[in-house]
Amino acid sequence: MATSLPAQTAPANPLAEAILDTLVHRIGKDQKAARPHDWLAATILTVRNHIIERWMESTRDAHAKGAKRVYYLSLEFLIGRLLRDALSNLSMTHDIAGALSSLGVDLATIEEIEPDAALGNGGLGRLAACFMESMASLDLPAYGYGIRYVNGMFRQRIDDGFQVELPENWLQYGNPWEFERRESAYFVGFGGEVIGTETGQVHWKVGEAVEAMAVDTPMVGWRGKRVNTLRLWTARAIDPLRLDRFNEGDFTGALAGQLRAETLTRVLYPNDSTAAGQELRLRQEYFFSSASIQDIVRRHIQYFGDIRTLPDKAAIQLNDTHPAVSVAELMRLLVDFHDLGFDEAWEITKRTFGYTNHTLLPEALESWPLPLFERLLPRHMQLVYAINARLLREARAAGSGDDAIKAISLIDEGGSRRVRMANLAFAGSHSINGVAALHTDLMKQTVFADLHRLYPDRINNKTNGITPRRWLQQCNPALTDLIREAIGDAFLDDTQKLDALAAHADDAAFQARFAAVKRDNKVALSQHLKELMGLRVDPDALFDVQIKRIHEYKRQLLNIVETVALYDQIRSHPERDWVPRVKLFAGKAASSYHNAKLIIKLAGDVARRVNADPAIGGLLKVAFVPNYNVSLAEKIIPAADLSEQISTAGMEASGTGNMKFALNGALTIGTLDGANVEIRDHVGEDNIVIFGLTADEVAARRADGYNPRAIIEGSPELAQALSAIASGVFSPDDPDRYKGLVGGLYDGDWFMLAADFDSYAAAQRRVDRWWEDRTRWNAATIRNVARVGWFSSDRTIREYAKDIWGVL
Ligand code: DL6
Repeated sequence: MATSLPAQTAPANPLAEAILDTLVHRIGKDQKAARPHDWLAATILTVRNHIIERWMESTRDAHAKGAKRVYYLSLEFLIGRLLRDALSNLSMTHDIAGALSSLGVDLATIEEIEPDAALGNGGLGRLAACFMESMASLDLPAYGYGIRYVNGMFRQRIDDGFQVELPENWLQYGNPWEFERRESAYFVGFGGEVIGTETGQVHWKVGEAVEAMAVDTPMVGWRGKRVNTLRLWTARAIDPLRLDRFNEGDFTGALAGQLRAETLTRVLYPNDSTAAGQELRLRQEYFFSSASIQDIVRRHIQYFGDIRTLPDKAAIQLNDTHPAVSVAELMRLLVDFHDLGFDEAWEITKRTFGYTNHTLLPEALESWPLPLFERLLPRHMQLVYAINARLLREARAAGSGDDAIKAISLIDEGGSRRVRMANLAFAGSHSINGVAALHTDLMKQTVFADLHRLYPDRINNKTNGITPRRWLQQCNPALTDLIREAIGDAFLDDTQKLDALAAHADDAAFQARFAAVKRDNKVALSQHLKELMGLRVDPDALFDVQIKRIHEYKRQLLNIVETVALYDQIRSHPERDWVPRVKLFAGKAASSYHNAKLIIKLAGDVARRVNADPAIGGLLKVAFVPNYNVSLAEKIIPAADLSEQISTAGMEASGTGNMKFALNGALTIGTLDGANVEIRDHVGEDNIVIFGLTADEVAARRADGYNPRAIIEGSPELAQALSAIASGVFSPDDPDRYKGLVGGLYDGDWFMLAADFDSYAAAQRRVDRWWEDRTRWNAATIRNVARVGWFSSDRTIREYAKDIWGVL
């Protein structure tokens, strides 16, 4: 690395010269004194120079063609590191590695210290990042709009097995990718009152205003074809320093406005279990929605002059309900500033917006206490009432009865009144899509049943996808090279061409090479785990992986309980031929989610006990890997043999980890939930291990009065594992620690762990048998890689572009 550099190495090529020049003149560091972060910044700035021309060209091109633009509004963009991605998409990896090496710097080392931009919680944010990359790859003029959180997703530390949340300071060394656009700033108001004017117009006299300033990051598409913009907003006080107060000696008060403004964009999703947290969240949502809509309208007027053509030139996609207030914001701008009548404004709004739903979980469907909404956004409240009146008139005219009217209304009148953001997004959009076929069907049958009856043409499905650049080429270069050798390069531009690989699935020589790549990836991961947590694992064991947010519906608990049962079995029957397994867990729990945090602790407690037990002879190892993020996923996924996708059927909208694992040659053990259903359809029933109740069966069991106690008592393996956990076998320091968690399974078990346990355990033994027949295993995993090309986000984006946005 740079510290062992020969003094003032002469640059060997123009790229090296450029990096060195940047290091000296932009970073202000001498080559000898440069530290790894300086080299990282100098490299990024040099690469950025190669991007800027294409970026400007992309903007000019869209302008020259008068192209319709796509605007993807998302409160989350989980983009991860960008250097490797940009280099690979620009085909610059080799040249930059060579240039750095001539300067005595290792590219892989500096790639590894790039902070992980974790501006998202999980699947929804990562999907937005994949979509940004695919939109650029497909040469679509598109902007992502979100918030530039100073502290993104928290850093997870595991202290004595418990999750501790720490701020993740990803901007600590600055962010060389971004461009501050001080000229692109908008006022965003809150509170105050709405007053009538003499001309009959209304005027929102805001109580408080902040400034939203744009910070742009270039998003490079595959082969550098196009560079789009991710525009993230940061909040500033309009009056950052109150000099009057300062001069009076009130130094804190003088800066209070700045602090209040900065709080808006400080942290990703504040804990919303308190009233103060809720208010901040709504303020964040309106802040970024308002700035984005103002920016979109400003650009449209600048390029096209006439606000009435907005839907022909702009497609705005709402990523879940977080930006749903944008519907009311656009109405406000159209009615209050562009003088359109309500009806015309409403038609324009509906034609412009599309809404993607990502969850049916009732607790995740956003609604705001009406008094809060009205206090913060009085003008929007008026517009919501006006939209609602129109909506309910239409519903009545179409024959909706009282119950349907209640369900359709934008205002939830049951209990304290709340504004329903999903209904607002639905009403204000011409397209409402789910993210997997099953999820979309359930949307029609459950939460949106009445709205769907009223507007039967609006709901459509767009099954999620993942970018194959990051999730195959970049994270698994050895597998990529092997595939290239086998079937040529066409799959690099069209992932569905991977299907040619199926012809090699039964070829013994190819299988051996495929297995060797997997083993090398497992060796690399083993090394990483050793360095990270001091854990030794056998790369020849089956790597069984569940990495995702920790949530009861995702059922990490089912996996842990089965692990305990397996542990018990191995100890009771050491004479049997057990398949050696490494069980890996990783994921973050919401800070206020007690049971999720307890599940993390349980995984750690089970790991401690199992890993130290000589009686099982290393046949089972368990680990909870801390601080799951995009970069960790990029290391774990290529090394996985088994992908755990075991949510209660009907509860996981889609999942995208399931796609990443399959694309990297892991076998899926899963329920018929989310996109698992379509993965099964693509890879074939013989190449996936499916177990458990279907979504219909889950609903029927619940309706019939589900009795988990009887099931547990009828399943000796389950009963024994639960009793061990509840009685403190894994928590001798606090024997009652898991009593409540286990009690919840006996008394309610909403997520139907008990109902699926036996079927899951049997499926795991099926996995063992497949693993023992390595020819069969290899063939199945190769077929997985060959047949999941359809789950590329390029395919998903093409569908959005054609069916929703009208840009293809
Ligand atoms: O669509 C992306 C992703 C799906 O793959 C997951 O199945 C789903 O749980 C997730 N949804 C959310 C919803 N959160 N909210 N609100 O993150 O979306």
